[in-house]
Amino acid sequence: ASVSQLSRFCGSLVASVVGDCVGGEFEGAEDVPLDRVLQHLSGLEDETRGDGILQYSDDTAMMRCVAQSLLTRMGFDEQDMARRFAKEYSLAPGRGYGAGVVQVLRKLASPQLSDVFQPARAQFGGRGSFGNGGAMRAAPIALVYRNIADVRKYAGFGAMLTHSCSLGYNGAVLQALAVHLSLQGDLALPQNFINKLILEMEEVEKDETARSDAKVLNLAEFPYCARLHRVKELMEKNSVSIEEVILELGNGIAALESVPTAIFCVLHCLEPREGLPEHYGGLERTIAYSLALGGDTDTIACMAGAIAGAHYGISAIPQSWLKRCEGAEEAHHLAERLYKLYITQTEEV
Ligand code: F2R
Ligand code: MG
Ligand code: MG
Repeated sequence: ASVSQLSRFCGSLVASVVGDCVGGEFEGAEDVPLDRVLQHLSGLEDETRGDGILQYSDDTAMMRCVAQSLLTRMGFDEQDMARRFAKEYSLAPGRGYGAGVVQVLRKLASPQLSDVFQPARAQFGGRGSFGNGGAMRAAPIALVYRNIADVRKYAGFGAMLTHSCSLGYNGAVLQALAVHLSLQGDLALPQNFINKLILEMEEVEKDETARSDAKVLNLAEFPYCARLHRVKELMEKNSVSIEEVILELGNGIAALESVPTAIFCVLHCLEPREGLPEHYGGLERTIAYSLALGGDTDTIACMAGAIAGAHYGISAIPQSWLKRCEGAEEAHHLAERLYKLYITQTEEV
């Protein structure tokens, strides 16, 4: 059945929150057996269990700020977004933020600060962060801008408020592009989807700064394109082990080690997979598989959830999961409001 655009919008934001909430259980774990993942997920369906609500982490806390800022300002406004990040952190600092980014969030709270991109530039001895914190919150950008060039531009700017290394902000660009294409229905042709992402990222990584950052960090030229080519190779194989995915794509806190991985999770789970329950739909498979990789599970599941949710729509997320995730209902409302903004805009918001 065809999925409505509104359902895709809601599916994207809500599944990203669900990925964050259910993924928190395994964040940082090296070896996560699939049966533990399935036990965790089936526990969500058992209403008699008193485990309560699964809380969201920094991923959702910052994604909400991005969505609320875009809605209030009817587009990207760096001052407003920066203020919201700082306020959110000051009200709830215990959401599991990255060790470095908290310094940026404290500096952003200063009323004397005129250049809101400056604190991010001072991170890591002036090299800037390459963490996945810009990417984990990038989905709402794709839910506001229709034009792919705008998605690229504002996903980059939104991430630069905390991540000034090109590996950090380009990870956010890739994530927003993946959500954008998924909203357009491009996952119906997986090979086209990955080829389009490679073409877009070739443009993005041509940039002088991106080239020099890759060199300084001892990475291959065009590092995101290189990873996306590996995603393509893995897609072509009949059987892929978890170990192979981790080795080829990574499962870590760096954007380069997690954004292409999240994209692979979505592509791999378009079809039923051995070890995953037959009654699972594609979205449930994607979340379960993301958790089974271990490492930065909340963030990989959050990013994979945002891409998969935009493909399958809101009805693909089990009600029993939604009920157990803090912030899922609010994400639904935010997505409905973003959809209204998206359809009322003419050219650029
Ligand atoms: N922080 C976590 N998880 C750790 C455990 C949390 C635990 N559950 C708890 O509650 O205590 N998760 C969250 O952080 C990730 C997003 O991080 P972000 O926003 O990118 O932060 P940061 O600090 O900028 O970067 C993360 C780390 O990456 C390394 N790093 C980044 N750039 C670097 C550079 N240029 N040189 C060297 N290292 C660099 C550092 O270790 C940073 O601390 C998400 O997983 C989110 O869920
Ligand atoms: Mg987190
Ligand atoms: Mg994480």
